Amino acid sequence: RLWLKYDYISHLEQRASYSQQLSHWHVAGNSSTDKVIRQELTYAFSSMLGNQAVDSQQGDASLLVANLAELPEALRNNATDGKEFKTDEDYLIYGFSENGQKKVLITGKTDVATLYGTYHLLRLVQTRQSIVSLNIFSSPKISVRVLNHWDNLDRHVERGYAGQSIWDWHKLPELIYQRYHDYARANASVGINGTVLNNVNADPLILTPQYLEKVKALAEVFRSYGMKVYLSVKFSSPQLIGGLETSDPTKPEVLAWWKQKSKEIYAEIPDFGGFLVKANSEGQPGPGDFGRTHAQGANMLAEALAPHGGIVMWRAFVYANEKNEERSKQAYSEFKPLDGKFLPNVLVQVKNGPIDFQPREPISPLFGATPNTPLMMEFQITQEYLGFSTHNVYLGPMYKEVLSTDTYAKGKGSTVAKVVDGSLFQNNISGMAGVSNIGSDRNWTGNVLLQSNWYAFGRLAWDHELSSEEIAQEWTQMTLTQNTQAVDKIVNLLMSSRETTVNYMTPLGLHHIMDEGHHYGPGPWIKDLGREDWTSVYYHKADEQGIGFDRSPSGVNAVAQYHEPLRSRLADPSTTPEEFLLWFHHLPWDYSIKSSGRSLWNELVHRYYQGASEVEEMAKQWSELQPWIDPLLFAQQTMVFNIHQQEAKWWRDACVSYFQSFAKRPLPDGLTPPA
Ligand code: GCW
Repeated sequence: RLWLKYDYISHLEQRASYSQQLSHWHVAGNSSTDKVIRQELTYAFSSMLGNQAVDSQQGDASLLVANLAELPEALRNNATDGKEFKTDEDYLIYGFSENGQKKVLITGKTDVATLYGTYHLLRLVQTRQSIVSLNIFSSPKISVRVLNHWDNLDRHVERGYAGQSIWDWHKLPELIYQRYHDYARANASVGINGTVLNNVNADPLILTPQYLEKVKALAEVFRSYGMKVYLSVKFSSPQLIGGLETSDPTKPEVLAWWKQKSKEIYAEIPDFGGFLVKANSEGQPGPGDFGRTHAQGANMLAEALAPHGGIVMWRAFVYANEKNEERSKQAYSEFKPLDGKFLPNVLVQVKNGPIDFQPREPISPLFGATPNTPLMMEFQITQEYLGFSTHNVYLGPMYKEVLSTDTYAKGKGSTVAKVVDGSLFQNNISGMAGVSNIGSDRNWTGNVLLQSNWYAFGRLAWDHELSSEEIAQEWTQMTLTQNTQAVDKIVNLLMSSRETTVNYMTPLGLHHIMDEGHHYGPGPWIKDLGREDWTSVYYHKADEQGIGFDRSPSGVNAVAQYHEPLRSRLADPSTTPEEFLLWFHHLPWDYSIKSSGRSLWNELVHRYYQGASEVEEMAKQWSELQPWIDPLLFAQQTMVFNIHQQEAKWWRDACVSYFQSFAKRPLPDGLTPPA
């Protein structure tokens, strides 16, 4: 039931007070979205209030859900006074009095807006907040808020750790699981308004009529919840399923094929969102195969989709060993010169960091580098490089760290968030994507605590100004317990979990030292793979002198891709934030760490030990929560913590021993070397 489990309000007076306000509600319209709202209110109130709430006549209702057009003029004027509804998704929750009775109105331009408002009101009740005299107006800061499923058509999920894909292609279109509705409810409740159903390493079959009718069936479920469906497409589809001899974007027959395909899709799915494309990356086909640029490729698809209102999300995750350029620099080198060359319905989708979803990366230098091209953020929710689903890592703080980083593109205050929401360069579209951690496991995400990452992604995509702490708090209260002491403990545990993970995996800016291919567990010794950019030794460069990747001007000069003053700051180890030290510099083992006065070697060891002991502490904190947590959930999560503790030590011991073979120094502070 995720965070929509609607705990019974056991406090008598509190329940009575909510009941008084909510026990007569009315949903004005009769659209499929209105039906969803009715169902949600019935379910939520019967669960939280104990069957005391009823759908009543508009005049009697103390809670009214209606779009603006459905409101009596006087009420509409009073409620909306001074508010500008900029998008179809903006909602207003407005408390007022009528004939001495206190009332609440939820409204917006569309029924979907009122659905969002409904979930907001329910969240207030779920977190036991006051609903008296409300005047909440909310507008999403980002327009395209989507999950990216790396789900293959055979139901294997690439980098998925929560079971098989939830899409049962074999039984679609006939069989519609309740799970599809629950998925859409969960997404709508946090404002996620789209989903890319299939893997970016796309199977061309997704565009065949056989699959499109299945896609249509899902789109029909999701529509009522305000969610659009998008598809990942393979650039060579015209050849692979269209019988053409080329997929060259400059050839008229290729454009004609995509136009026809788009027409076919929109005839069945009129609100289809558009295409996501991974091109000329990790072996995927792309315009480069025909000597064309990413802009030419993206624009061809954009032209095909434009008449129907669709968009193209074109990924900037491109790198190739053959290019002879350091990997972190390649996306910028390729896309910066294309700035301004994309059609208006193209978003370039950029991973948060320049390499690949590491526990910590500096921001991608592309953010802020393309004033004339809207960039979409791509976060990873699934924990490819973060211990899969047996490490308890709350990613809210990581998302926030990235979003609040200053690019200095237009001087101080030019944060990544402002690039992504389009406000810095006045873009007309904006987007944020999260690579989903959802699968068919009973608990959706392979580990209950990791549901918080799906939740946090959605909340931040709607409003990146929320703090990761308040998001953790809401989620905990709605999902795990109402006990305030327990909530505080869990929130503390969640909030420190990401830093802890960085400490026992990749402290001080280390990166990509996971084991080969699957990326599970430590593998700093990985080398000789035939391509350097996938080996660990390439990234940490440990030797007898020291450790770290010199990306400063004395090395590959990746810092040149950032704006001043970031560039100069990162060029010098003494002004580089410690968390990125070894990302940008190769430093001697005796280099003195400013914050602690320790030598680099001692600091590195210290952090590995600190991380592992913090996981022990987390597990201990968890064990004290037993009285307040559902017994089955508690037991399951305890087992996860056991694995987590063992694996944090595994990471610590493997990395410390391995790096010690270069540093040739004893462990500091009386620590004993791992067995
Ligand atoms: O992180 C890497 C993953 C690949 C993934 C690729 C990408 C979908 O290891 O599994 O492919 O990134 O983002 O395209």
